Amino acid sequence: MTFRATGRTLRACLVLAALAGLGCGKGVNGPTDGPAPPTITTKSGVEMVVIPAGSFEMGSRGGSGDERPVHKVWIDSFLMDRYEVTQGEYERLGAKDDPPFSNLSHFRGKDLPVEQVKWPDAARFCNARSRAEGLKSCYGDDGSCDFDADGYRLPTEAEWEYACRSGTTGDYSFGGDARQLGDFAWSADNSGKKTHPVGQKKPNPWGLYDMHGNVAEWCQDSYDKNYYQSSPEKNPRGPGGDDAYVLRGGSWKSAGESLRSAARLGESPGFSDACLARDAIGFRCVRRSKD
Ligand SMILES: [Ca+2]
Repeated sequence: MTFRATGRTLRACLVLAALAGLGCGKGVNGPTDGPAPPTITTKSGVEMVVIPAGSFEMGSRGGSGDERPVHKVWIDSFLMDRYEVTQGEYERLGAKDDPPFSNLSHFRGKDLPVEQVKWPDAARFCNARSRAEGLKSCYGDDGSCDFDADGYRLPTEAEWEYACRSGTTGDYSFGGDARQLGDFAWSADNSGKKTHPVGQKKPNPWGLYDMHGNVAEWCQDSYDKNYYQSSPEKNPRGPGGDDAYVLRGGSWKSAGESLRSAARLGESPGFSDACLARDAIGFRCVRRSKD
């Protein structure tokens, strides 16, 4: 399924709804009515969603200054983990890697998202996962990323927001009503001050779980509050630099405002100047689509 097809479906629905004098679900502010994209299961048994190519309006007019200007972005098709990386996955691959790396999560459980992962360790996990499946590693020893490689990497900030929004334009992927947040996300309001097993809340319209809340997710991009003023329209890949990297989605420890689709946070890659608690930081992986 392509984003274009989704758009056609949505436009047809809006026209029919207008003719009938009815609303179309929650309209473009909320979930679209089209089918969710297909999923695949990787060689190592991880479920990924085939994110369709398309364009969207990135940022928020009503959010923080770093979310403006709202600007149009095109994203090529890619695969994204349906769930945050779990401790079970992290331990399985980490134990086999050379040298092995270990699970340092504060809250323990194989189905819980891995946390207390520094950005370089998330990148290292991506490479380990690539090697385990015979794919070309994306990350060099200096943290540089080969976007042409077919292996795993962290999502760009634009890919993350595009996938989070999944065709919606409201504050959240379920619409603009924060009172519904508890159906879709673990946040400070309902988490009981801890992470929860991935996939327990409702998914977004493209079938991705915990994009809002549970653990905040590392992105590939360095963080620059002014980046949107000059970012390219097609597949933006961040401003460069390594002082701070982008975290998205908010966490079990965050207020609902920080869980919005457009909300941005910059964090030191090694937590040396942590704004967010380390046990609130995890990630999920993406890789190129063959489309
Ligand atoms: Ca999350």
